[in-house]
Amino acid sequence: MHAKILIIGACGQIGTELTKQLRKQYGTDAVVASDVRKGSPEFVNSGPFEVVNALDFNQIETIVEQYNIEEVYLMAALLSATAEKNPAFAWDLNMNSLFHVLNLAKAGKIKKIFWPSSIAVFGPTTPKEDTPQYTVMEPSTVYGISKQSGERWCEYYHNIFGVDIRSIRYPGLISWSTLPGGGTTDYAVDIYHKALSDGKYECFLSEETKLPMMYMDDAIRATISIMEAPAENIKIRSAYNLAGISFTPTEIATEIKKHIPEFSISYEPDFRQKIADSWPSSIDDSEARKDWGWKHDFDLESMTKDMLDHLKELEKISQFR
Ligand code: AKB
Repeated sequence: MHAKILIIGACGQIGTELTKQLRKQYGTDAVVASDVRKGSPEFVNSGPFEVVNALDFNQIETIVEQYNIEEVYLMAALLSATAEKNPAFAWDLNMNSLFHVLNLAKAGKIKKIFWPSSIAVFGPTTPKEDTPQYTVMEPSTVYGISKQSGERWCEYYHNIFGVDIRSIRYPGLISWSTLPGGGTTDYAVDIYHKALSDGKYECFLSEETKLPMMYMDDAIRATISIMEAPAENIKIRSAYNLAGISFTPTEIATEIKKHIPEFSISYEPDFRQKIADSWPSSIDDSEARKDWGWKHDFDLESMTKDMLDHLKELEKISQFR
C-alpha cells in the first residue's frame, strides 16, 4: 500500500488532474483531496475530500493526523496575474501555506512534500533562451518573488532540518479538462476553447511573445516522477527547471488553423504582457533529465490535436446532458 497523500488546492488546474492520476496509481482511498471550498459534486464524491484552508495550520494538522498522511502536495497558490492585483494576499497565501507544510515535516508529522515553483522565479535580467538551472534570478512580479523566496526556504528546511521536499519550476500548463486561473500563460488554454466556440481569439499577449509551456499530461508525469524518485537522486532541493514546448501566440494559432482553417487571431496586449516579457522564452532542464530521468512527450502538434479532440468530445457530451 502506498503512503497516504494529502493534496491541498485539489480543485485547481493542476490539483484536479493530479488527484485523478494519483488515485489511479495508488488507489482512491490513498489520496485525500482538499481545497478551501468544495469543487464540483462529481469531484468531491470521487474519493475522500475535505475543506481545508491552506492558511490554517491547525486545519492541515488535523487532517494529517486524522488520515495518517505521509505525503503532502501543496498546490494552493495565487498565480502571476491575480497576484499583481492582490500582492499582500498573494504573499500571505504563497508563503504561509508553504511554512505550514514545512513545519509539519520539520516536526516529523509528514515525510515528503511536493511544492510547485514556476518559471516566474526568473526575471528581466535572466538569459532568455535555454535559461539554465543556475543563473541570474531577479523576479519582477509578486508571484515570482514569492516562488523565489519559497525555493530558498525549501532548500533551507532540507539542509538544516532534513525535510524531504521536492519541487519543479512549472512552465505554462495546458489542459483540456480544467481551466487555469489567473496566470499569464492562460491564453494558451483559452485559445483552444475560443477556436472551437467562436472561430476567433483576441490574445492578451503580443504575437511574438515566446514562453515555455507544457501539456498537463507531461506536467503530472513530472510531478509524480520527482516524488517517486529515490531521495538520493534529488540533488536540487530548491526547484528543478522543467521544459516541454516553447511557442508564440502566432505559432499556436498556425497549428490550430491546421484543424480549424477559418480560425483567426487578433492581439490586444494588456498588463500581462509586461509579466510575460520578464520571463524566459525557453528552458534548459538538463539537471532534471540527468537526476531523475525527466523526458517530455508532447510537442505543439500532438498537444493541439489532443486538446481539440478532447474539447470536441466534451462539447458532444454536454449536448446530450
Ligand atoms: C502563470 O502564468 O502565472 C503560471 C506560471 C507560469 O507559473 N502559469
